[in-house]
Amino acid sequence: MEYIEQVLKSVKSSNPNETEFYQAVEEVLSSINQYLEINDKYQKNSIVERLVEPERQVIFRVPWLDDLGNVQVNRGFRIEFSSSLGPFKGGLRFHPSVNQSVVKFLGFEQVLKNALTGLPLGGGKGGADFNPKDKSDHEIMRFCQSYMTELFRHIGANTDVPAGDIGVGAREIGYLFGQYKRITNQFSGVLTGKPESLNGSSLRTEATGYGVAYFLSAMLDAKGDSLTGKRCLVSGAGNVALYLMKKLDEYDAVILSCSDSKGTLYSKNGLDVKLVMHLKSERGAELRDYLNEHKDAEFTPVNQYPSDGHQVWRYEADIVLPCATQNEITKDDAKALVENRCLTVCEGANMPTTPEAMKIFKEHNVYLGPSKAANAGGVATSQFEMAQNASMQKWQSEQVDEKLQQVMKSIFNTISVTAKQYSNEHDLVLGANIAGFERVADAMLKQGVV
Ligand code: NDP
Ligand code: 2IT
Repeated sequence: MEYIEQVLKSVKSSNPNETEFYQAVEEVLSSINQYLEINDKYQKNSIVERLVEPERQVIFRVPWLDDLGNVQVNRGFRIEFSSSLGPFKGGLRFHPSVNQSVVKFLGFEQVLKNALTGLPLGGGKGGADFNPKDKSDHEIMRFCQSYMTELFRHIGANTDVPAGDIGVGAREIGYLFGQYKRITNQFSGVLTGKPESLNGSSLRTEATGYGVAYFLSAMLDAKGDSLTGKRCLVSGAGNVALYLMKKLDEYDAVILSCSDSKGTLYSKNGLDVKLVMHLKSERGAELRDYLNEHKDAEFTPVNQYPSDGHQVWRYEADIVLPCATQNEITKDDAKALVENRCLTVCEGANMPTTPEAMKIFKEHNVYLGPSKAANAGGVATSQFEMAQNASMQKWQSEQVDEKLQQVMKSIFNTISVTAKQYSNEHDLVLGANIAGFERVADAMLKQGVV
């Protein structure tokens, strides 16, 4: 379709070298193509052109003092992508790979993800090219304080509400919150994922991983199947992966693998999830240490991965759950998975599947739960935190869990109904992109040219 081609061309030329951002936009626009043809009001009002242009982008210097007294400088970002449905909402990522393209792709995906939750949330994302891993607790605190010293003027409980992502958990959110409160003199719901003692919601830490399990369970249920006994390959060993593994274990699935930036842990008999969680929570412990207690497991360091992909996707299994980072399933990983008859994928990480891998999955009718739907439990629970903060209430964990399950089921239903309307009910990628777009686009139309 000419319209989409024109928009893509313009996105490419006006955002040079932003490969991840372009990838996310291209995936969405190619799948809503047919929908746009039927509904010409979007083209008439340049909705797509407006949707791919962030409302506001803030890039700033973050100077801080390391433990030796040296001045360090990082680059901070906050991309306020869309406030059509509510305040800008989305996480902060602290990782050396963070750049404008990464933050923009995450922000763009967040807009549609937040729309799918049905909750009043706009979309945004932020972060810094800061590596928290080799830093002391004091250095992390000073970095967070410096980061917030600029960010505070752009955010607010009704304006923009950041949360965590890679490298940002309750500890970092606590430091960011402390500095925000000190500067503004307000104890408000301006950040989510706060420690519970600072008015954080119960289950926010667990929510993304649990939500992925609930979504996957709905996917299987729709095919008359269940998680019991299913062999699962999980990647990552951070917030999302660990709580997903915990919930899968409760569902009696068998978790064969997990991974981190050092390598992949695999056990054909299933991993001891409690031990993995213990190792990841202990300072200095590594996934490799698992072998000290379980000699039958294997650990493959990154330098022994296949040159065209990742060891974690080279095993036989029933279900694939990428939970580390973007583009972690390559073309050859996808080929290996399909050859091993591994035909269900549920994405915990944002955009973990490369376009080439996506093509292979499509050709082989792989049943794929896209990240903007499957991992929306984190942001949905962030909205529950905003609701609790605004009403000065504290919900019990059972109540939060109940609401989280409802949201994940409702997202699944919305996208499979939409998928059925425009293609087939198992094309959840198409369903998620159209359903998310429709909600944001209709809100934009009602607000005039803003
Ligand atoms: P964490 O920082 O808690 O964990 C990330 C995990 O992935 C770690 O095991 C890390 O290994 C590994 N990892 C990260 N980057 C790379 C890389 N470039 N190469 C290899 N391994 C890597 O982050 P989260 O669990 O919060 O986030 C994981 C994914 O889930 C991300 O895509 C994030 O955007 C997405 N997500 C997170 C949500 C949340 O609420 N936290 C909500 C929705 C999506 P190591 O520790 O060795 O670096
Ligand atoms: O990618 C995501 O949805 C998140 N990192 C969570 C965002 C949030 O605001 O809770």
